[in-house]
Amino acid sequence: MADGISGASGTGRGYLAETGLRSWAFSLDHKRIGVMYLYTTMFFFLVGGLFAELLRLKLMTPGPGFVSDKTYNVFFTLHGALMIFLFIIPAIPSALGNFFIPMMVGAHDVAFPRLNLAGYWIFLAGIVVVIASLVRPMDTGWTFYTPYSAKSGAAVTLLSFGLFLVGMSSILTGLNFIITIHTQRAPGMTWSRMPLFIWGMYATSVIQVLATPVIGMTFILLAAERLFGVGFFDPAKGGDPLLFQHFFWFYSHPVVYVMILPAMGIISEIIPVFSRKPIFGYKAIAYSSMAIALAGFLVWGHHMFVSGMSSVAAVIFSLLTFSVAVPTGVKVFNWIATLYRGSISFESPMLYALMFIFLFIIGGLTGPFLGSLGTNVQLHDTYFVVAHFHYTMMGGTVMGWLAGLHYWFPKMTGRMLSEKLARRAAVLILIGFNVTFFTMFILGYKGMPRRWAEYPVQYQTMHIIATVGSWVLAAGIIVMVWNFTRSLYRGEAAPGNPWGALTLEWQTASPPPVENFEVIPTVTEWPYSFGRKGAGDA
Ligand code: HEM
Ligand SMILES: [Cu+2]
Repeated sequence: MADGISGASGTGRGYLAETGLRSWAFSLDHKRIGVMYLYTTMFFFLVGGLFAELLRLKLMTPGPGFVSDKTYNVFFTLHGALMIFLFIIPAIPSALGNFFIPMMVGAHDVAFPRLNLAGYWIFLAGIVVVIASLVRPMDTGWTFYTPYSAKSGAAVTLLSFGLFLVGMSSILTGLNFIITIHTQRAPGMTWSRMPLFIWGMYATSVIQVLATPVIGMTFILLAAERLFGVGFFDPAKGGDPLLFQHFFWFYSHPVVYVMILPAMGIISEIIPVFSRKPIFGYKAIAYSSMAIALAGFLVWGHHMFVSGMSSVAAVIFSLLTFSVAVPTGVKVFNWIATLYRGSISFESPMLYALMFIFLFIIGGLTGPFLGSLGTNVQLHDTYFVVAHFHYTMMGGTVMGWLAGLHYWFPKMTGRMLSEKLARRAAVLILIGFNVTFFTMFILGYKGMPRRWAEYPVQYQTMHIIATVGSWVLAAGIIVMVWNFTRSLYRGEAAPGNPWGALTLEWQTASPPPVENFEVIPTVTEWPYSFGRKGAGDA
């Protein structure tokens, strides 16, 4: 698909050749920065998961358990906040985006490598502040709703300063990616020849840049209220608590697309490669990313239907919410059309991609139940919501992230993963996930409220089923982490292009050299021409 590519044999250590702490900490190489983000976010995925298992353990009994109700509040706050702010928002953009955007557009690096490194260090500084704030355990829930968060004895001001830094890093990264995609594309890579992961990351970056300042300002207002008693949100001081919810969701709804769009981009890369067919509906998939990014800004009110909102506003937010289903459906149908009559092979990246489609359809189809005004009243703040967002965030984004990690592991490390272990982990994760979270749809439908430490005894059987499911899920994740660790040292050497993919990152050595390409490639067509002579599997 491109001329002028060399060095695809893959014997050396490439960008990994230099060793030592300094070679990482001060590296301007987008690949190394991506790897640092990967380790950091993966760490918080595991810590967040540990809190999840503690929550599930407590919920096996309806009465007081091994932790007090107050400690339970701390556990779900930390589980939610760590998973959202330190894992899932940065996981794909900052780690895989950093590593692969320059490679996939055929560049030597991002547009501003120094800013990129600064972004990582600001992220880390934010994490340090967040951890420091936890000496007084956080109990507000990850949503920090006022007036409680304005009064809680927890170190909310310090924590929000930490998250402010994390957000700043997110803005810098998004800005860097937008400019990289505009200015660093290889000769011949027109917008309609860009890989769909790049389109997904472009839409994501736009949201990061436009939405993140809003949460930053909200945190500043909250801090001003706590420190100086200015009455923005506390009704006792003349403020309005609903204003906080509006600000919070004006950021936090668009941000669910920061979580899901990059994962959708990964799926759009993997499906054609493992079906050996050109992607179906390229333009529709590319533009639907932009449409989702735009529509995502117009629906935040669906989190507040029962908080107090005029019925006119509620009907409008409900209608707009349904409109997001259209571009989302466009993607799912196009993936399925790509699979149709393809010669599909089931290597681990494809397994995770198919799991994504299956689980995301369940997560996606339960959204409209919450977006409808009538059913929302029944389901609001129940386990139905918990099930819905775990199907989209874990069934969607986490599966997309895992699909990407399995797909790109050979490129990033120069080693192949063990397929046997990868399959075993995938089966455990699929079973464990559904047992844990499908049960929560039923629990929620029957009225079990979320964030309750104790509950009426009739819900206990289902809580036990969910907890046992979470053990199977955890077992799958342990097998997967073991596979990553083992393969890093003992995996077979990876060839430059083990999957026969056509995007540019595969047309250089594994692991890639520091400068990615010895000669910048010239692109002559789009990267999905499978099935034509000489393309991919020829
Ligand atoms: C091992 C897998 C996981 C299990 C077993 C699990 C379990 C739970 C449970 C039981 C709750 C409800 C707490 C309550 O309402 O009392 C919860 C809440 C939550 N989870 Fe997870 N979870 C898992 C993975 C994830 C992942 C991967 C994410 C995001 C990336 C996530 C994000 C959240 C959020 C945002 C909340 C809401 C917290 C709140 O209400 O403040 N979880 N989880
Ligand atoms: Cu929303």
